[in-house]
Parts: sequence; C-alpha cells; structure tokens
Amino acid sequence: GSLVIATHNSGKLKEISALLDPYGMKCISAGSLGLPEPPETGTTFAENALIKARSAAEASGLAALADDSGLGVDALGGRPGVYTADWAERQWFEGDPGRDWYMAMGKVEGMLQQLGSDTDRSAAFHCVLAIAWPDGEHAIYEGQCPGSLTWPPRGEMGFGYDPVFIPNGREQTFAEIDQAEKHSISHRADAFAKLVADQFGS
Ligand code: ITT
Repeated sequence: GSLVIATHNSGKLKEISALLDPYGMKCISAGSLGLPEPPETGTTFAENALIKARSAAEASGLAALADDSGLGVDALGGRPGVYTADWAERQWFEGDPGRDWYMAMGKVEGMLQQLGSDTDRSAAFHCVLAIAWPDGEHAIYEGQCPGSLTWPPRGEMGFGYDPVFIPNGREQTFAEIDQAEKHSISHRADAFAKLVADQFGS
C-alpha cells in the first residue's frame, strides 16, 4: 500500500524512507502533496504525533505516518522534550564564526554550561510514531535512545542534534557514525521496530 509521511523535516523523511524501504511501502511525502502543517499544540510527543498523522490522513484520504521526536536532558529535568525544535531556533552563539552549527543546539549547551563543568550530561532522544487511517483508526509506537551530550559538535551526517549526541556504548556522535548503524540503534529505529512487529507482522 501507500503511506503519506507526514513530516516537513527532510532529515526525518530521509530516515523514515530508509527504515520503510524493506517493506515495499510506497512513501508519499506531505510536502509533495502540499499538505498543511497543523499547529503542534500537544504537550506530549504522542499527542503531537497524532495531531500530525490525523491531519495528513484527513487531508489526503490515505494512511499517514507522523514522527514527533526530541531530546530530553536529565540535568534540565527532561527539557527541551517536545520543545526541542523550538529550542533549536535560538541563536545562543550569535556572532560566533561557527554559528551555523551552534544555532541548532546552542541553547541546550548554554544551559548545561551555566550549571557548571561537572554537570551530568546524560540525555535521551525520544521518538513517537503515529499512524492514522482515514477512517479514524490510529496506532502509536514509542522509542528511546539513551546517551550523553558532547561539546563542541562533531560530524557531518544525520540532522538536527546528531553532532552533539553520543549514544550509550559508542564514542562517536550520531553525526559521525555510519547512518545504517544509526538506523539500528536510534530512538526512531526503536519505535520503528515496534511499528513493524505490529503492522507488518514480523
Ligand atoms: P515535523 O513536525 O514536520 O515532523 P519537526 O522538525 O518540527 O518536523 P519535531 O517537532 O518532532 O519535528 O521536532 C523534533 C526535534 O528533534 C527537531 O529539532 C530535530 O532536529 C530533533 N531530532 C529528532 N530526531 C532527531 C535525530 O534523529 N537526530 C537529531 N535530532 C533529532
């Protein structure tokens, strides 16, 4: 069958398409259908994922898959969490020559540095996948990837906060490791494994 991928984030679209590739689904991006971006008014990843999936299913008349994800930093009480994308827009290191990198993750790092150099840097990426069908049915799958934050950013692959996140048990950031390997251990891979077991019966 075909599945609308209800994201306007090209990094996510690329990962979700790669993860779905073995299952013979035809992926249609929300962007290519010109679907609107609904306001993410939920207070949890699951609420926001469902808002996005339902909106795309209603507008397209097709099954739709949405991803709501973010970073929870232990020393910040789990923030930025559902506000991870909002925090990424802050320009904490304005005026720094490396600001293209720093713009994406400077606020989290700035807050950690204010807490002092011995602050616990553990964090986890979270991903909630929601599938909605035009008849109103839906399913939700949650995934996590524990790790820690590093500074300065390292690596060119992936997207978003990947250059500052080291998954547990590795030394490289998500932006330095082979992307096939990221797809075997990431928060998105964890949620996806549950989706596949439930939807594709393997
Ligand atoms: P859509 O809502 O259109 O899907 P978005 O970018 O607004 O796109 P979210 O609201 O779910 O998506 O925000 C997710 C944030 O978490 C965003 O800042 C991402 O950069 C970051 N993020 C999520 N998964 C990530 C990953 O695998 N690697 C790095 N950063 C990630």
